[in-house]
Amino acid sequence: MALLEILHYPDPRLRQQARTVEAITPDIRQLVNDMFETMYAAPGIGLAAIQVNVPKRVITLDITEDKAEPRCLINPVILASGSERECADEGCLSVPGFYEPVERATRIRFRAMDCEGRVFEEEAYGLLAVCVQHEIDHLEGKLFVDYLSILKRNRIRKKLEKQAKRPL
Ligand code: QAP
Ligand code: CO
Repeated sequence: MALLEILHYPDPRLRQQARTVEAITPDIRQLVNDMFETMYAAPGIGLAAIQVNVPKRVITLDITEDKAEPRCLINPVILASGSERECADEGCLSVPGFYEPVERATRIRFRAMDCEGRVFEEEAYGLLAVCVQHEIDHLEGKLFVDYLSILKRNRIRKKLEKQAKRPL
């Protein structure tokens, strides 16, 4: 197991398109284990491989209070989104210290592969629905700040650029 370095906005590597995982190899298992360790240490509820500079379609998440339900989604796709939309505050391990409201579908149906290579379909509501949509965006090089006004996004970008230049 290893802690991985998380890329911070506006790092251009966060804009890469992630590639489909062809098979669950030992490398992929290792990546998933390291992502769980990194996500729990942060702490965060969701992490996409692209955030640790691995442009593959791999996501880890655990939305439970007691960190009891580690889940990994490989090659996830949204099959359907409900028409109802809701605005909720989002953050991101790649945008540390900033939380802003984002509007998304409240209900989705998705398909993914688990760590054992089993394909499954599931319906998600509430926080899980938000989290899956947020993480799938990462696989397309998209960040939650892209949904904000240019003004808000630029303010966040400038603050994070300044922080990156002045490490503790
Ligand atoms: C994505 O986000 C998400 O700014 C996962 O200083 C967010 O785990 C899905 C975090 C909201 C649904 C709702 C953020 C940790 C963690 C920070 C995260 C920070 C430390 C964010
Ligand atoms: Co994120």
